[in-house]
Amino acid sequence: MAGKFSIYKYVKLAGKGWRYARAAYHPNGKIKPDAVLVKGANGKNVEEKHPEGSYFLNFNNTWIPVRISLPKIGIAPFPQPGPHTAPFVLTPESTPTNAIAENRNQVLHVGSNVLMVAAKPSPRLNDPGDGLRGNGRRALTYADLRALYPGVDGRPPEREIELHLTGNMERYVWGFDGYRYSEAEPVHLKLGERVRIVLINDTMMEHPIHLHGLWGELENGQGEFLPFKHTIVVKPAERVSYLVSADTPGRWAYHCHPLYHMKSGMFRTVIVS
Ligand SMILES: [Cu+2]
Repeated sequence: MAGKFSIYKYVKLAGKGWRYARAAYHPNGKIKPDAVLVKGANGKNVEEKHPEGSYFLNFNNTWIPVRISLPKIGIAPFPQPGPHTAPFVLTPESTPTNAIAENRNQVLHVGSNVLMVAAKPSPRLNDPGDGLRGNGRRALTYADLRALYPGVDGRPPEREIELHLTGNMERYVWGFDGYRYSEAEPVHLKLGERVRIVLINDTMMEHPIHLHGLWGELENGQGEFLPFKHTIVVKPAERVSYLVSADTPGRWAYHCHPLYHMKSGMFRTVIVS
């Protein structure tokens, strides 16, 4: 039941015009930014050099634009923290405003897309999760993660975006806030803003939620040394929050990682503009 799921680059092929061509990978698994795979004379895939073209994720025959390389427009992306990271300089566009909580506080109704709502969701970052509790071994947890260097964007969040992870196992539908991808509007972030994303898991399963293109600084109590992550696992009835600097413009995929959850609706587009 898993969906078909590949990265393509939209490029101009000799004699064929603009076509989606499969992205080429380094042996280390990273995408080669200037190459695509095309069918050679012997029917086998060969690499062709193509510096121009946008990248797309093909998900069940739907083309979803993704950014593989850093864009050359907009503000400079925040670097990952490191020993040589220059401090982040505030520009008029990115001056912090007073934090405005923008919880949508919407009421989730139990129904065909939402089987249950967590009564008292709470962070359980020091809980190793099902099968790893109290078995005599020490398991690393999210509470143990600590960045080596302080984050470069020390601004407090200007607003909060709260999303519930919802589902109905009997119908096998999954989504955010009770809506499947096909029924949902994209999440909009303003370029340069700093937001807090709050995820509340209203299901009985763990969901590893992946925000493409932007770092998430997991709020795990490590002060200035919050760990930087792309994918954050949320346990059943857990409430997890992370800070995001919207520094890379574009349309980004935001989804649960198991393909069967993503395919059945736990997917959103995040637009940074
Ligand atoms: Cu999931």
